Amino acid sequence: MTIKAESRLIIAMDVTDRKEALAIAEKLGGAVDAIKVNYPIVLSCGLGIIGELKQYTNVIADFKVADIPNTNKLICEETFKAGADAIICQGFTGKDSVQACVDAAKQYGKEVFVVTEMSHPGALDFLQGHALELVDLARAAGANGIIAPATRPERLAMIRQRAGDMKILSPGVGTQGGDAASAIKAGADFVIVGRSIYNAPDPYQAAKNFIEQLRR
Ligand code: O7E
Repeated sequence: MTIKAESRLIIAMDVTDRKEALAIAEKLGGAVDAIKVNYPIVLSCGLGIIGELKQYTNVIADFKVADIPNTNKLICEETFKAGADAIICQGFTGKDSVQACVDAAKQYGKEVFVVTEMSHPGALDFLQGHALELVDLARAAGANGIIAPATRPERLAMIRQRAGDMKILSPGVGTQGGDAASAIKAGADFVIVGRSIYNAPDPYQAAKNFIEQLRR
């Protein structure tokens, strides 16, 4: 199953309390296109949290998989068996490692997204200089999409041009300073928002506000 762009909003569920995560998912699941889980929630709640969140919406496993092809394949298989609809991997490990994720995803009917340039300042140290090569690598490996920064809309637009019809998921909106509407205008298909939603006094209202901005 592929994750469709409807609200264009993906919530980064980086809370570590299972009850809090499920309460947010129950309230927001119907309004967002997916929930992204990362290590904080899986390390605190276990891999089973994927299945629990999945009852509310699609789940993307942001494990930034970065190993040799065989290990990547094993990680992907366990993640898909747990119910994830998509997995995120790193591209700097090389084409064969990304290919292993793509092959596993095809077997399970799931999706793979490859990190290109990240949203934080440290991405300028190494990643930015190779971001377009990582886009090409993701495309050549047959990935469904890539990750590109909402914090640098001009870079996002450049990456969009190179990405062809691959989907772009864009983190860095809100707390990191990126703007949701600008990211979509620059070419993102989805924005990823974490703290600005789950730390808001009313996460439901905060999500609605982002969805409203994304509609314009
Ligand atoms: O800053 P927040 O709270 O809105 O959270 C952003 C989320 O996106 C968080 O889970 C972080 O790990 C992730 N992220 C980035 O912030 N920047 C990136 O460049 C990449 C990611 C990410 O999600 O990578 C895979 C999609």
